Amino acid sequence: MLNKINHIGIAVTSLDEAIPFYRDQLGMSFKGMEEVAEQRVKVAFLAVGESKIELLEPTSPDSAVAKFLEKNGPGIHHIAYEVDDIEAAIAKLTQDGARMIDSTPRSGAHGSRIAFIHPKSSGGVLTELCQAGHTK
Ligand code: CMX
Repeated sequence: MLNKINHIGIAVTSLDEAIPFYRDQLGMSFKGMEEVAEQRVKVAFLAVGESKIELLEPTSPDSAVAKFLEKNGPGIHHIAYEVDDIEAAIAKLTQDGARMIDSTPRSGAHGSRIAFIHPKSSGGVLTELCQAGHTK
């Protein structure tokens, strides 16, 4: 069902303050920034080899990432796995008893379609399914 880890999401209070550590100190490759309005976040992608991280800055106090930052401070927020058929993956997980936050896909970065599994049904790790968009 899963192809690979697509990215690891990291909550930050400010992209401008967080990016230099990953880009300049760790030497990761900056892949761009965009706003994902539906999730009320601004995101930046950085890559190392085939792996990516997604830095997440909330754009609104009622954003899921704002709530996470308030409770935990900055840190790892979610792991995203790539799938070919997100509807089929949601259907299988639902049938197997997983608690889906999104029972239908939402819009993610780069035209991707995403759906989250609630951390209470995935061992405390917020888990994202991600089907790549045309521009990825
Ligand atoms: N990782 C692990 N646990 C988390 C979590 C996270 N990122 N965010 C919240 N939780 C935990 C809370 O600590 C809390 O645990 P306790 O009850 O033990 O204290 C529990 O989940 C709260 O669950 P809740 O009351 O159902 O809901 P919240 O209002 O706190 O929202 C969640 C949590 C996961 C449902 C919400 O953040 C959500 O819908 N997330 C999916 C969307 C999202 O995260 N978007 C941002 C990224 C977008 C992108 O990548 O493009």
